[in-house]
Amino acid sequence: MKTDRSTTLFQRSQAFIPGGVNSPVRACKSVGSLPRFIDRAEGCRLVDADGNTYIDYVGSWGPMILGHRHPAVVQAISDVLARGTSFGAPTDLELELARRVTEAVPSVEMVRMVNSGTEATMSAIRLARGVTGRDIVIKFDGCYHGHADTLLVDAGSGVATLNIPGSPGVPASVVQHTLSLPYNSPEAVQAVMAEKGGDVAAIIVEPVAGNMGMVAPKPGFLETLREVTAQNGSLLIFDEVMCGFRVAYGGAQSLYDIRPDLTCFGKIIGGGMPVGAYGGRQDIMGQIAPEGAIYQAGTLSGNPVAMAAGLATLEQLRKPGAYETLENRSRRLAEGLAEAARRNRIPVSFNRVGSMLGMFFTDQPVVDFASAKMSDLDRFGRYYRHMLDAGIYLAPSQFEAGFVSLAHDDDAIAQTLEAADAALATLSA
Ligand code: KE4
Repeated sequence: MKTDRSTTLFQRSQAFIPGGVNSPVRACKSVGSLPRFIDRAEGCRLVDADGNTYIDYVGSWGPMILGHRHPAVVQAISDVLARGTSFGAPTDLELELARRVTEAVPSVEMVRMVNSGTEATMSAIRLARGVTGRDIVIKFDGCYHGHADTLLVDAGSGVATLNIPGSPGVPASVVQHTLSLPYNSPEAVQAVMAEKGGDVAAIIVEPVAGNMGMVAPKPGFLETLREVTAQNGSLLIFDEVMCGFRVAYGGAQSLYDIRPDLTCFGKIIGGGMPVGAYGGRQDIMGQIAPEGAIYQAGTLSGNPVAMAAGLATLEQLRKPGAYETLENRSRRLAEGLAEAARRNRIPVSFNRVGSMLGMFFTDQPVVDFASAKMSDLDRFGRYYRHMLDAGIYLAPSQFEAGFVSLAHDDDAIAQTLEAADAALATLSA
C-alpha cells in the first residue's frame, strides 16, 4: 500500500504539532503504524492522502453514526452557512436541538450546549459539587471522561493507550477528591459509599464503557450506582458522550432503564462538528449561571453549524428502523468476526452493545479495565496492521471501541470479514 504522502505529511506535521497530531491516540504509537492523513470520506469509507480507501470503524470516534457526508447533514450545514457561522447569541437552532435532546432523554429536563465532551463532564462535575457542597467524585478505572484535571485519574482511551499515569501537570491537590474504583464492582462502590457517601458529590460513569475497549455494564451495576447515590444525596452522572444516541435513541439510560441526575453528551449530537452538552433535572440545571450561581460559559457554545449538523443527524436517527438496522449489521459483523477467530483458533473475547463493539485478544471475558489489560497487545497490533493494509480502518488501540454506521452495507461487512479471516490466519502462524 503506497503511503508516501502520509509519510511526508506526518514528518512535516511533527515540526509544528506535538506528535504530529491534534489528539494523542491518532499517532497510532501503540500499534506501531504510520498515521494515515485522511483526504476525504463518503458513507462508510475514508480515502487517505495517497488515494487508499478504507472501510471506517472509527467514525471520527463515534459521531459519524450515519456515515460520512450524509446528504441531509451536508444540506443542513450548507443551509445554515447561508445565514452565517457564529453569532455568539441565541439562535432557534440551539433551542430546537435542546428540545430534541430533552424529548429523546426523559431524565434531561434542561440542557446546556458546550463544545466538547471534556467541557460537558467538567461542567457536570462542577455543577454536582456546587449543588451538593461536597468535593469527592467517584469514577471508574478505564473510564475516560475527557482531559479535565479532576477526571484524569486511571483514565482510559489515550491515557490507557499511552500508559500515561494520570498526567504530569495535574496537581495532587486537584485529584485528591477523585476516587477511581473497578468498573462493574457494586461491592467496591457500596464499601466506599458506606464510609464516605455523605461527602460524595457525584459518581460519574460511562454506562456503556468505550474507553477501555468496549465493556458493557453487568446486571445490577448501574442499579447499584443509582441506589447508593440516592441514599447518600450524591448525584449520578451518566457520561453518554459516546453511548448517547449511539446504543439507542434515548441512550444507555433508556436501554438499562436508569434515571441519572445529570447526563453528558457529545459526538453524535454534533453530527461531526465540535459539540458537547450536559443536562438533567431542572432543579439542578437551574443552578447554572445566569439563572444560578454556578459558572460555566463558552464562546462557541450552541454554534449554529454544529446545531444544524446535530439536528440533521438526530432527524435521521428518529426514523423507524434506524437502530434495528444498526443492530442487525453490527450483530452480523460481530458473529462473523467470532466465527473467523474460531476458524483460525485465535482466542478472542467480544463485547457489543448495539453498534458499539470491542474485540479483545484474550480468552477471558472482559468486564473491567484489569481484564481488558490482560489482552495480548502485540497480537492486537499485528491484527490492526494487517487490517489496515487490507483497507479496514480500526481504532489504533485495544482500549478503544469500534463503531458501525448506517452506511456500513452488506458489501462493507463482507469485505471486512474477509480481511479479518486473512489477518487472523497470519496470527495463528
Ligand atoms: P472530547 O473532549 O474528546 O470531545 O470528549 C471526551 C470524552 C468524554 N467522555 C467519553 C465517554 C469519551 O469517549 C470522550 C472522548 N472519546 C475519545 C475516544 N475514546 C475521543 C478520541 C480522542 O481523544 O482523540
